[in-house]
Amino acid sequence: MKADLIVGIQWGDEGKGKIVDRLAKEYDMVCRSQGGHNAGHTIWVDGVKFALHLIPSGVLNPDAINVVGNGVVLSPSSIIKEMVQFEGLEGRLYISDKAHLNLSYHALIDQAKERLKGDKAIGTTGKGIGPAYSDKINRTGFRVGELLNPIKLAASIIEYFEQNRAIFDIYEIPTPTQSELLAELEGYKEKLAPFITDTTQMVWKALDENKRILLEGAQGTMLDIDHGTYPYVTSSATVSAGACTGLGINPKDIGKVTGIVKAYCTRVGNGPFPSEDLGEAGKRLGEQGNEFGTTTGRARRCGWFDAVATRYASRLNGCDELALMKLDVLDGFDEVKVCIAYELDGKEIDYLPSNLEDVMPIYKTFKGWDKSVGARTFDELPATAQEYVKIIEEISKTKVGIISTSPEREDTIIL
Ligand code: 2SA
Ligand code: MG
Repeated sequence: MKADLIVGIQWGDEGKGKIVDRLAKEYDMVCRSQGGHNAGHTIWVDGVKFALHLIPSGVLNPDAINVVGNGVVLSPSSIIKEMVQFEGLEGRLYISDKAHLNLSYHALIDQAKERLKGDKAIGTTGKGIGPAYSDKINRTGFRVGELLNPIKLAASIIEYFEQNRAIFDIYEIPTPTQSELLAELEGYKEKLAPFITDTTQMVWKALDENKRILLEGAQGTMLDIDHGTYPYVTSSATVSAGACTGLGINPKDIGKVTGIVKAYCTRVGNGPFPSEDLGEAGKRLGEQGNEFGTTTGRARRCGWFDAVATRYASRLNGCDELALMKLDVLDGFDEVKVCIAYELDGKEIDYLPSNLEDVMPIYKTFKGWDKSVGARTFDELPATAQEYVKIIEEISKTKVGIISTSPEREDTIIL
């Protein structure tokens, strides 16, 4: 059996949480393959709030196995905090021994670099994601499996501090002593050792045994290190292909790909955002959509649906269908706009150029609708909202399979 994949196809925060939560009960295994605790979603179950950053959403299904793959950068302190919310995780959560450690110095370097960049800052989450992936690519990182031998790991990290002393000095980042570090690492080992394993073998076995597997993407396609709006991106491969390297599976192991997309656009952090609306409409989208980051609480920038970016992202990821989220947030607008093309150097283009910095949006305006909130069938949607969905399908060149009309689990239209 092939693994199904869920991927955000805008700038993150598309509402993957709601879809994964809905689907989690249908899968035997849910896997994360990239990112770290910069990801975040909140899930409500029977009035109880759960905040997830590193633990896959399958944790809410007592029968599902959850895998944190090798492509993730793992903050031990962050996952330990998250684990406290759940009981009986042993046998339900596994962390790849090949995943890289994201330690406290990574976050301090991330924050210091951002400060120095001033108005050119990326607007990172400050969680050490970039520095942890830099160390991995630089071959100076440490892997989760090394936590099992804290004495050796502490010595290696102290050596790393010494070799990189200049950097720690420039950024005025204090480094722990060997005994402080050892105590910290021993604490991590105590809590995490039962969960650390070779997850590649586990996922292969599950595939071979025809288990139902869900691959859960974090962040969004436009934040992909290669295909996003570089350098205003995150440091991992957020596209569907990232699931292969991030878990050790091959492209043929991937089955259905669902692209999660909001009925409008948002972005947190800096960088180009062609369909951003800096006026009243953007403000209203932010208010109606409650657009604040779950990880950092930052207000998100808001704008109109970008069909050019969606088409690009759909092709990059191989989306079989789209889940169109938060359609209800557009309720009450007299008119809704869709960015159908860009203008670059005075010419109209219908593709995403490598640099989005200088493009201007070309909009088509459509009649809005009063109320879509709570609709559970396509027929319940107002005619103009139905039309909006069809337009999105057409210009994105991808079928819409799911429509979400409120945060409630049941307010979902399956087409
Ligand atoms: P980083 O910290 O190095 O990954 O930041 C680099 C850029 O990536 C953006 N980024 C995100 N954008 C949206 N959502 C993200 N995660 C949280 C979530 C959002 C939150 O999934 O809900 O709670 O704020 C996320 N993670 C990284 C970031 O804004 C930078 O533009
Ligand atoms: Mg989110």
